[in-house]
Amino acid sequence: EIHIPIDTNPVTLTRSIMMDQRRNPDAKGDLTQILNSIMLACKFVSNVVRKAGISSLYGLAGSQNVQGEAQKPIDIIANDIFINSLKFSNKIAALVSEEEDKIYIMGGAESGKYIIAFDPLDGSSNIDVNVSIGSIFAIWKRPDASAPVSARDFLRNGTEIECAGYCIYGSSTQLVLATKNGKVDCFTLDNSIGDFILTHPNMKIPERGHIYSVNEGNSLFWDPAITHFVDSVKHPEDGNPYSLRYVGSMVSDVHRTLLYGGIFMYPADSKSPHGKLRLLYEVLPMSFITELAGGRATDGKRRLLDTVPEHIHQRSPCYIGSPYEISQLEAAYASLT
Ligand code: AHM
Ligand code: MG
Repeated sequence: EIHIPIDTNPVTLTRSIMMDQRRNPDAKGDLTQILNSIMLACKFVSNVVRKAGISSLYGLAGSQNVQGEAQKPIDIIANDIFINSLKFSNKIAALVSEEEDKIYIMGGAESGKYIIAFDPLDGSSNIDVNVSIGSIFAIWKRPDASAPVSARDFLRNGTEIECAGYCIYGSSTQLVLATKNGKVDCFTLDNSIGDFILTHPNMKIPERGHIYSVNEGNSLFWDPAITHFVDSVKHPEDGNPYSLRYVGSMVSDVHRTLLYGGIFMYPADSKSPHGKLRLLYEVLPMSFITELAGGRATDGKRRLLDTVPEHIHQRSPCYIGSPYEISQLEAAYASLT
């Protein structure tokens, strides 16, 4: 007799989304369909990302496809994949994407109850060098689904996010999902069955970590508070300095911070007075996920989720991580500004 160690009843993302719907008897299944569309988009993007290396080795990048069109860059392909997949759900009234200047109104679904913001492929400087990249999204319910949809629908307090998540295309593909009043679950793609399996249920960030993550090459332009904070983790009183880890892909840097604890920072500086990262599809979704996992997220002075963006591509400085490190950083801002 052969015994194979196998779980014949895993919790898959598909099942988990269906279970959430069943737990809420009033749910019409709209969010279920949207999440299914996102799941498909992430699987598709994962597949494209995995092929990117090999197609450039074979000289396919920059060549033409069967219709004679030039091949598109992979972040544009990811954007098309997300838009097409979400269109099919027919539950989204409009979307904001890092790749689209204006809001994108969905033909035929204008009365959809939900809107979504996403960065289809974040960490573009890492695409060509085989370093982890990811997708990020946040979903809101429209305040009034009968009114015409506009950019104003997106300019809301971050606490009003219904659901947010990211997908990391790393040594494996993992999708992390956080729902309002719920928890943060991490699912790992099992390519052989084509579904995400719940591998890290109810993620909790450590109360304190020992890693800081920032582009320290910008330190010449930092303000005194951030300089002081970074000095303090490098020259601590207990003689046990922090490690520095900086991938340069927000999804990877935040994912590691959630698992190991510590702090991820993208400060404002004298060269970039608003920082680099965008509120709607980078900073707010990651802040929402981190808070639900027991962590904190601030711009140095204010809770990030209490920020109301004034325009859809607005940037904000951000500090995301364990409660301990965030309070140390706030103390630096309180005393030095
Ligand atoms: P992108 O949207 O153009 O890819 O830029 C966002 C990325 C983030 O993933 C990452 O945290 C940051 O840019 C890194 O920026 P820098 O190279 O300035 O350190
Ligand atoms: Mg981005």
